[in-house]
Amino acid sequence: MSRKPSVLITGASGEIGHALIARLAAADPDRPIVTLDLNPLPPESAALVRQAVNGSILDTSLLDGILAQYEVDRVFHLAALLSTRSEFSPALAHKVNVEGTLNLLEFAQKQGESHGRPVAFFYPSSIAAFGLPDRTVKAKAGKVKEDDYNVPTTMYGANKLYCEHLGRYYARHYKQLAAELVSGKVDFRCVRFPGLISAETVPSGGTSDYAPEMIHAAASGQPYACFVRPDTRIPFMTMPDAVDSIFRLMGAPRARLTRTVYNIGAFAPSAAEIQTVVHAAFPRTEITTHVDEKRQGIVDSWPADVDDSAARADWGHNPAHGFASAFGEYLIPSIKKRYA
Ligand code: AKB
Repeated sequence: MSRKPSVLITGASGEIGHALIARLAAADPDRPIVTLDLNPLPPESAALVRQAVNGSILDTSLLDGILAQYEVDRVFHLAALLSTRSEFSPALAHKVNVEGTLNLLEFAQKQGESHGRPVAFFYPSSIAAFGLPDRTVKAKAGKVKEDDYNVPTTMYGANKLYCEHLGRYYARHYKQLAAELVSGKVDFRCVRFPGLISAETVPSGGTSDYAPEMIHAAASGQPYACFVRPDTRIPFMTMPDAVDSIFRLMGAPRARLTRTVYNIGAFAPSAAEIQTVVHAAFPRTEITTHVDEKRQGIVDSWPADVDDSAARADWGHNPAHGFASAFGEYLIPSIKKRYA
């Protein structure tokens, strides 16, 4: 049992979890980290956590056990089925992405109530929460604001958009008709991530995966067939900048936050532009295009770029990497070392 303020990370063995655990442990080595994931943590992450619980976010007995054992004051709820994977199993995606999030919000609410102060809750939403009707509208829309085009076309996007609303409910309106004021409302904070690219890990089950897949394939000497058209454009961000944005948002004074959900962006290259830099770094690699019309349709419904002025103004979102430095200073040198 630990009565020290502790952190709970769900979906911790995924890409963001991997980077977040390292950063949290470095920033505050005394704060216990508890993780919950169906898959075991990689050894380098496992070495940094107090307890790695193996199991599902749908299993409320596991959450009750964590509630009894720890005083969790921060939740990073990363567990989700991504967009491509969700289209193959929509009902399962809804269960994991929506019921799972509800379980975690209930957990945070109970935890906050028992300690008399709100639990800080980070929720990663996605550009998939947007749904632009077609490519012509996408081309004209420019940098899309948070409240525009909230008509997602995927199960994952619908789940993310709905869970943004659930989070706002737990933060502002929870049991609004209860006779007594309910203490410990959840301090829910959310960003809509663009596609993320890490030098350390390769994603699986997403539709923005073509960019990280292309660079990791090239570095490991594998040919790569890109599944979207060369002119396809969506926003991307490096994993270190994504984790930095989580830290900035979670560290911001509540009073500075004018929104529950924030767009964040960094750079927005076309698939052809990504292919050009990857090819320049790994000239012997064969990169071709084999468009998967169905996955293309999903990416075409996502914005070409996002307006993240609210995140910049409210909590100082300021990614270190633009397109050139993301590839030139972070991705290519680190990935070359990794596959050397
Ligand atoms: C996906 O492609 O599903 C994710 C996302 C953009 O949220 N990477």
